[in-house]
Amino acid sequence: MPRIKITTPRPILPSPIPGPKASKAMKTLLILNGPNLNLLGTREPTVYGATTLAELEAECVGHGQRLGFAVECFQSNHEGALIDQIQSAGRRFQAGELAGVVLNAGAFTHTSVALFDAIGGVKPLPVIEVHISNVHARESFRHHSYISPAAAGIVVGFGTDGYRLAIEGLARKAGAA
Ligand code: CA2
Repeated sequence: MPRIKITTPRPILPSPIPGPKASKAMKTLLILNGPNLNLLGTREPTVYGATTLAELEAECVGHGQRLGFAVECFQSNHEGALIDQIQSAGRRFQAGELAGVVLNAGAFTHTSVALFDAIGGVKPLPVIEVHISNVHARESFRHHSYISPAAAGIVVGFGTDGYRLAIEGLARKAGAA
């Protein structure tokens, strides 16, 4: 008795013709959030808004995709974990895989020489410093940033929209927007 193999028919699609953009591998943008930003949307909505970190990260992924980038997100309450991510981003930038970093270092912004050194150590990888609140309109200890002198750009006081502005800035720097 002959055995009949039933297969699901597959549509025959024309093979894609790579254009100038399609021929390039999609690069990645890394969104780094520091201490306490895991609490976004759960407390202090008057200062930091009502968007949760998960919602913000999903927005960043969607916005990056619209501009032709893969987006990876990482949050940590630990300074060393953020430094490890920046060092790894530097290697990935050198390898041509990563286009830039959006960094909200939270309160480490105002304290961390180690983060300043880490960003300096991965130049010319563009790191955009983001703050949800306008740090200059707040307590004086928030007016100084160790990140700013090493950053390729700074977005301050636009709420969580600042992350999208930073992604757009990175896309422009990478020549993609
Ligand atoms: O405005 C920003 O994005 C800050 O980086 C946020 C940091 C603050 O230390 C910086 O001065 C400015 C604090 C992040 C804490 O996030 C929370 C979110 C919700 C509830 C509590 C804290």
